[in-house]
Amino acid sequence: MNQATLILIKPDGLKKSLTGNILTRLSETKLEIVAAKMARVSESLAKKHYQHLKEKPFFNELIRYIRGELHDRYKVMALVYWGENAIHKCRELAGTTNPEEAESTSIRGSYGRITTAGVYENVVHVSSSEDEAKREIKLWFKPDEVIVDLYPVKEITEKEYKEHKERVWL
Ligand code: DAT
Ligand code: MG
Repeated sequence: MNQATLILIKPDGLKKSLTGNILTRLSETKLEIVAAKMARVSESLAKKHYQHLKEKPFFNELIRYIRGELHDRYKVMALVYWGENAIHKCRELAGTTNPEEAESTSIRGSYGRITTAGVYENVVHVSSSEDEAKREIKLWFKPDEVIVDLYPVKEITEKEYKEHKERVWL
């Protein structure tokens, strides 16, 4: 079954110049990249992305981390991978959440660390279920930025420029 999954190369991955290595590792999956961009991470985007963790004691540091405040890199690389069993394949390559416990050959096991302040710097984000992937891809990308039709969209007419129609997620 074809699935889509959101991958983020987090600010520590960018600062350590790991983009090429990570994309090479992900290419082992033979999945297709159907969206890719560099993105600034606003506070609102960060908090929406990690909404399931808002009660955790590490939430504020996690938001600072994904926004780039710990690495002086105020951006992430966001990609959508698409194909057979994409979520499982990418999660397996990424390794488990705690980078010190992740398989040493996985991306997080190879390049991640836990800081003395307790932040899991685990280099990449990978959606962990189809529902999560759908929510996250709709949060990070507009329909026209993804080159396959993943989810239903609607057309809206711009207020300023009536001839122009924009596609947004339904
Ligand atoms: P994952 O990123 O593997 O999907 P998650 O969704 O549970 O894991 O958590 C999101 C991020 O939050 C994770 O990549 C790193 C951070 N995190 C999770 N548990 C943590 C913990 N116990 N201490 C510090 N950071 C944690
Ligand atoms: Mg998660």
